Amino acid sequence: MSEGFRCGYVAFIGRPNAGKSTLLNQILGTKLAITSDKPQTTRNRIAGVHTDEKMQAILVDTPGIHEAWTALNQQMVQVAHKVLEEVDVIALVDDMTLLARRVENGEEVIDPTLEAICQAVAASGRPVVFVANKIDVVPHPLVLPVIDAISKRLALHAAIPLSALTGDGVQAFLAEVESALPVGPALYPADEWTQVTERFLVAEIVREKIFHLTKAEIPYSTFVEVIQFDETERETNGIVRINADIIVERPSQKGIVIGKGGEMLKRIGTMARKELQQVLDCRVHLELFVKVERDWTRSKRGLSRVGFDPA
Ligand SMILES: Nc1nc2c(ncn2[C@@H]2O[C@H](COP(=O)(O)OP(=O)(O)OP(=O)(O)O)[C@@H](O)[C@H]2O)c(=O)[nH]1
Ligand SMILES: [Mg+2]
Repeated sequence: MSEGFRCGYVAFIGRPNAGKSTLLNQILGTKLAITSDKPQTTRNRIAGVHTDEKMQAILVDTPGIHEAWTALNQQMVQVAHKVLEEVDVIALVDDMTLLARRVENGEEVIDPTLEAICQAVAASGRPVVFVANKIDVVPHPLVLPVIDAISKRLALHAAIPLSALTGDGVQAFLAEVESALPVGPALYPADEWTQVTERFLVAEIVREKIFHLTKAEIPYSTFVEVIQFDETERETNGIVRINADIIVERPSQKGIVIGKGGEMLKRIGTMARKELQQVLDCRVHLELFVKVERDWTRSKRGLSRVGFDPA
């Protein structure tokens, strides 16, 4: 490794739906974090490793910061705040479709949600790269006033307009991250690109299909638990057998997730299996069961089952 090599942790922080997970996936060139057009998709910290000749950036995707009312959402926001303390650089990602509208309407660019995020980011004292995301759909002249307003609010290391969706601007972003990272040797082998387990990924991909196919409160009342991940025939037969539970909060939700004649559950299963076959690079036998765990988003026991440790 060359002298001057840089290495460290980079947090993707921002409001729900800003495009943090999309940016992580774009940089890694693979789908590590699930995404959706609904807010609060990401629930846990998800780390992926980007290594090139000049640096190793350990990228940490986080749940969107928002005003959280339920116990589940409070735990999610806490994850994001905690990550702020653990990283070397912060990538503050925001949605230009939202902020450009404010510019057009002559409103203050920084809305209360972004202001709260700015406060947390400033308090952490870390270098900040502002990511002005979704420029594929926002005219450039509307992005400049946004960057101007953020530059006045925070001492930025850099501000980069980009499209996480198309990849436009991502190289410039990585160059800024590199210059903000501390000098040091790589922490992970160059071919290790994630700390996420296949089991976690399986549960997340099923959860993503539920986000895409169901409406209203269903995505937010659901978690997925992989009960069995049987790889005994992976080498010999090219097949993995997976059993997973979809857990909802109420019996009425169970009915919706299963659907008329089991139709909805079938759609979720088919979409998930297709993607899992690509991700796991083998055939997948997937069985899904729907179960009720009353008010799990509010119970300590329920939250600890999705990886949180509520006080
Ligand atoms: N047009 C456009 N859409 C984008 C871009 N980046 C993300 N999106 C879309 O914005 C939505 C939210 O993206 P996510 O990556 O899930 O956002 P997030 O910040 O991870 O959201 P949470 O996990 O809920 O905090 C999805 O529908 C994405 O396809 C972009 O650069 N351009
Ligand atoms: Mg996300």
